[in-house]
Amino acid sequence: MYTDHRQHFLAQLQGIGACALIPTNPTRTRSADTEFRFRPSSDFWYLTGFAEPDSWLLLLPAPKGSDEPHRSILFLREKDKTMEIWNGLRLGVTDAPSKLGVDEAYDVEDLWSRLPEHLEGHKRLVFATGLCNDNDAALLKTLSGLRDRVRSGVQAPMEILDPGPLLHELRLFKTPGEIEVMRKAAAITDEAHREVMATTRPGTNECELDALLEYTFRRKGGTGAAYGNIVAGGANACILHYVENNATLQDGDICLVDAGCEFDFYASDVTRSFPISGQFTEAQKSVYTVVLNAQLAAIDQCQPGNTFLSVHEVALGVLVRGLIELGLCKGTPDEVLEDESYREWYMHRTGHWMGLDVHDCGSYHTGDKSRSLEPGMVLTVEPGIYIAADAQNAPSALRGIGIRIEDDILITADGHENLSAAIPKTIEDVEAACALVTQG
Ligand SMILES: [Mn+2]
Repeated sequence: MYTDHRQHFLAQLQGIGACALIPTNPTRTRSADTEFRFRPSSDFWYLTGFAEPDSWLLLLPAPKGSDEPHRSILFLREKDKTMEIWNGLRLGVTDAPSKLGVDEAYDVEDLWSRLPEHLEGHKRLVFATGLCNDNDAALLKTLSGLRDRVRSGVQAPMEILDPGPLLHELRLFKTPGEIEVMRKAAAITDEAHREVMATTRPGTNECELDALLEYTFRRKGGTGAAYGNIVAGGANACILHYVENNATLQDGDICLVDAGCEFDFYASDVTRSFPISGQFTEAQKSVYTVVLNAQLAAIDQCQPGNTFLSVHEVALGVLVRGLIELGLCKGTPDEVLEDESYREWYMHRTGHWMGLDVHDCGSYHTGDKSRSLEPGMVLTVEPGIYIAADAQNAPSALRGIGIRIEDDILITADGHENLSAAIPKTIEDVEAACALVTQG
């Protein structure tokens, strides 16, 4: 799969006379001399499937019209007995070509000394600037060194191109191999959400569910959580990016869980909102039903040819009618859409691209118009209603209710596939999942 990704990207690079230099992520300090668990950069992983730090990929397409093959060169950490005893095994330079399918591999220590000879002869270079000052400075020094030699006949890259229009457009369209990986992520997310619903009781702490999610993601083979889990009981659900996850869950409240497994560094992103007691109250049901209907209508809108924006508009139309019926907005649907009074209860967009990154790359517009959906794209659909505990203008029975429902939708040739469809979502299915006794 990663070799295919490289070949597609190399063909594009050849078309515009560019080579590409793609670093993985730097390691990040957590505190003093301890680091966060390493995660490769999404661009680098997409093109290599290689997860060691201190690695760089250099892609050199053959000149247009030539019969020469393209070249992929990996710079990585050389094997080192002492370092491997302390910090873990390394693939090493010798085994990298056969293991990863690259044409050549070199010690990363030699990157900057070897780079000039490889960049020579290419008009342009694809490189993401602004992510790491040290990398930017080293690259600019290399380029200016090469440009100094232009008078002696050397062709040096004169333009640095952002990976956005090329690589990130490729990443937007998921290949069958990527979709298989994303299905695995969604399947583990299904298990994790069911575990959480079955485990929750009044008195459970949000942190227990946070830990249960992480435990399920990891023990089922995932690389972890695709983003920080949100476990929000009661009015905490009205904080969109709630991160504390440490309150005690109260009888009679709803718990909102926004959590997705990451598998082979591919994301899932799912939200469910369920009753802590196991049974929704009538007031909760009335809000839940509006959100669910908005979500189902928006998912129906996920068809090739419909725009990304239209998915949001369909959800918003259903939400606004519901908000009026619930007594949260006043006026006709058109008036509420016009005066945007719905924003007090629904203040975010209905979705985003998803892939290696939970908020994945790829443009949302074609010119100044919202982009049409095409097969292979994956987006989330996640409407919600959030009624703060102190919302004086809300019926008192509805205060402190926050509900979001989110699924991961793959656009197919004839419609869509909901990758997270198995996760309980109707009122009946959610209550049944909450009533189950955990098996542990
Ligand atoms: Mn999302």
